Amino acid sequence: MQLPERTTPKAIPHILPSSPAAVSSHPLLPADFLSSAVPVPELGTYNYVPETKVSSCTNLADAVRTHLTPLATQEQLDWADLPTVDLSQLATEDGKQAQAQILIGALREKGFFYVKNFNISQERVDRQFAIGKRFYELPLEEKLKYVPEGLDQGQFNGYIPAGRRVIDNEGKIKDQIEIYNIPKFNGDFEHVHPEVVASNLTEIEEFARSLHTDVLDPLFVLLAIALELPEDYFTKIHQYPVKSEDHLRYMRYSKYPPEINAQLKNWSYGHTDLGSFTLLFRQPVAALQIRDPTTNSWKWVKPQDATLTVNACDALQFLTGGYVRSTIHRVTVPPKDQQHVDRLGLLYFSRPHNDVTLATIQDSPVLQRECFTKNQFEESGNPVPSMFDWTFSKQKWQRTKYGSLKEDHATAQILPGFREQVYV
Ligand SMILES: O=C(O)CCC(=O)C(=O)O
Ligand SMILES: [Fe+2]
Repeated sequence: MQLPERTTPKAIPHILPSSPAAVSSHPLLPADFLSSAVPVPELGTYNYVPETKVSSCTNLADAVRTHLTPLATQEQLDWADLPTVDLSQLATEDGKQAQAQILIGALREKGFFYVKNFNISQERVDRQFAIGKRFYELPLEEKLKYVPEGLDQGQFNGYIPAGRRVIDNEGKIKDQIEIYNIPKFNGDFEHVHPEVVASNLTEIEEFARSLHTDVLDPLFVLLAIALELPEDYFTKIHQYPVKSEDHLRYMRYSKYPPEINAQLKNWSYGHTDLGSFTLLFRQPVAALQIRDPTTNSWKWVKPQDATLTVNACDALQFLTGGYVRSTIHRVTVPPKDQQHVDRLGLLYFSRPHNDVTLATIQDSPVLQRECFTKNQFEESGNPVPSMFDWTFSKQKWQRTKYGSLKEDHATAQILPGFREQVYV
């Protein structure tokens, strides 16, 4: 079968050697690389087909990739039309200005966008998927050892098992979503993990730090430029060494049998994320949808090779008095030709430092000119929360066991001055 050509950006370095045999002599890899590498995952029971081919790629990397690539859907779906921010354009002043305008346009109109040329090789991404897949293959009893104490009170680092939400109208079918959240590696958080994670922790840390340096920092600079703020305005409140509730996440939506899918509208409720930006690496399984802010209709977000899907979240909406949009999104039932796949996700949730107060920025000439000077807390005369308070108040509601559409849970006051709801 002819496979589509991969669109890997040229700038991405491929540090892996050309074959496992060449590993031991490769200057950039430790001598024990093969033995310390993630074991090559099994193909699984369904028909994985690599969607793409990497020309300069390696047997080792190809092998690692086999776990994650089901074919793209053949169905015609109503895709959202989303802009792409190209981080390779940031070397020049003109390039920065142009990308800043693309970013702010996306944040004003859609809340979601793609990012390309972020200088993280596909091999590194694939290996994170491989670690995630291996984690989820552990027996449930093993995974349950990592459930955080205080999950019902909004704690979220570690393992969150499936089945905490009812997702159908009759109240009978539970979600099949499992989450494993890994906090920052800045010394503020404990790192107790199962073997498959613990033995790859250095690589996981490097990956999380790269997302911070190579993706988030540039996006925060572009946002500051677009708001006519000093370029370091947002990077200063998102520093890796400072305490914040950022986390890297491996996420699995296990497939349902067709007769259950037929009874379901969605696999997860519509919601907004609570932090700054969420970065999403995706398998080519269509299921993510965003709610169009002008029409309230749901559009599919197309998985695209060599890109990250990114969305702006509540904290940025508060900080900009609503100028930046925290867009509602959900995971719906995938199209029929992809329903046989367990949907694996790799995400990074970025958040401002815990002690940042979520007051509307008053120093931005743009926000002043456009009259975005008050967020919901300020409008209603209620205390403006810190990021810490906001995070744990919203998480507590989001993580409520058996939270459903029928109970009081569907809409709730998160803090005085701010109500939330689930969307379907
Ligand atoms: O899996 C996805 O595509 C989105 C997940 C999501 O929205 C979330 O975890 O907040
Ligand atoms: Fe989300």
